[in-house]
Amino acid sequence: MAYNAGMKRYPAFEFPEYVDWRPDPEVQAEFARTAAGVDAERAEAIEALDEAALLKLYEGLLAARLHDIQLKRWVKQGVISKAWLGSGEEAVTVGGCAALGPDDVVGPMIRNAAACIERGMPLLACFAAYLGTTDTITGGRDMHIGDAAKGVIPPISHVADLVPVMAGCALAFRLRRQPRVALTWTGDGSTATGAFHEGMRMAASTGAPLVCVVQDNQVALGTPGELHFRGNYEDLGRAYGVPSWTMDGNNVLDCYAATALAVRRCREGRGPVLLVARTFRMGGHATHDEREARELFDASVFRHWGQRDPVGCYEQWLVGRGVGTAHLEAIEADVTARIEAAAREAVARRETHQPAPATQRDGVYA
Ligand SMILES: Cc1ncc(C[n+]2csc(CCOP(=O)(O)OP(=O)(O)O)c2C)c(N)n1
Ligand SMILES: [Mg+2]
Repeated sequence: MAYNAGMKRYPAFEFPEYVDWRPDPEVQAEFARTAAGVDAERAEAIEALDEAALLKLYEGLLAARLHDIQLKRWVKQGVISKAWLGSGEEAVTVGGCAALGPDDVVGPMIRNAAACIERGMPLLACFAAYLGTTDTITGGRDMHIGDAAKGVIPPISHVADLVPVMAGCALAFRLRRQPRVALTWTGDGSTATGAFHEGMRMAASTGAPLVCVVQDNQVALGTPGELHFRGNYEDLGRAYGVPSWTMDGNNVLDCYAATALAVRRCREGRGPVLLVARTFRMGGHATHDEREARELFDASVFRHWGQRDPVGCYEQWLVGRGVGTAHLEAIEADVTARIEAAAREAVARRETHQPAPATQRDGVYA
């Protein structure tokens, strides 16, 4: 296979497996098989993507990764104390968003911050979330962000609480006979909550057009998946009477295709779909516990998933298809410049856009 050096890596901020990332022929072959479509329907969905759409996915993956690298840079510089990263899990978010239309809505959890970028929220707002300036929907009060005008419903920190909220959005679409879909992500650990169950059950029984993605990164805070759930996430759908499909959470094309089919099913009025994305959390719960997180799994597990870097694998796949490296480099240069400019601007606005103390109780109703 022709080797292309791929995106610039950042040794000071990347997971060790990503620093000297090189494609592994077997892993790339497996990636290509999945990218060809694990079944006829997914194959058709992927084949329908033109080069612009394929490159848009690449741009999305890069933006997600570089957004996280910027946050890590800030942590190391002492600008912020910690950050929650989606690194290594980008394909779930980017592939999912690519399957949506402009009138659909998403409810991203913190691991899906890239959804805000995908939906067209300004990068400044994404970074402002961490700096607490008035550039966010809460005017700097909370780091959970969204923008209803872009179809992004902000989460609260209670995990899975978005599932019933998004089920409610979906039900509203159904009652209004609008061909719109609500999509949300929930972690593997978060499926343990009552909120997940209530939301899924309501969506299923009302036939609401909800796509709920269980983002199984195999860990919840410091608890490995096998210690908190004995079943299979795919089986959950059966309990609610909704289809549940697995997707390769490190393959952006499979995530796109599976989500696109789920979205189509919803638009046809056939009720919710549960998607299960198999992926892996390469870092800590947040940046503060990365070292402890490394002790939860054997080094071979990190090597296995590190080799399946969603950005690196997809990049090599594109090159294998004949996409010119100069083209990819130009996209990378553009995304890097936009991320860095937004981060610089966000930092500068800490001086000028602090929430006024007098507004402290605005929006507090009880
Ligand atoms: C209802 C609720 N309980 C507990 C917490 C504390 N908490 C934050 S993240 C987390 C683990 C989430 O694990 P998972 O759903 O697998 O998501 P991941 O962090 O792996 O993406 C917990 C228990 C919370 N935020 N909300
Ligand atoms: Mg998890």
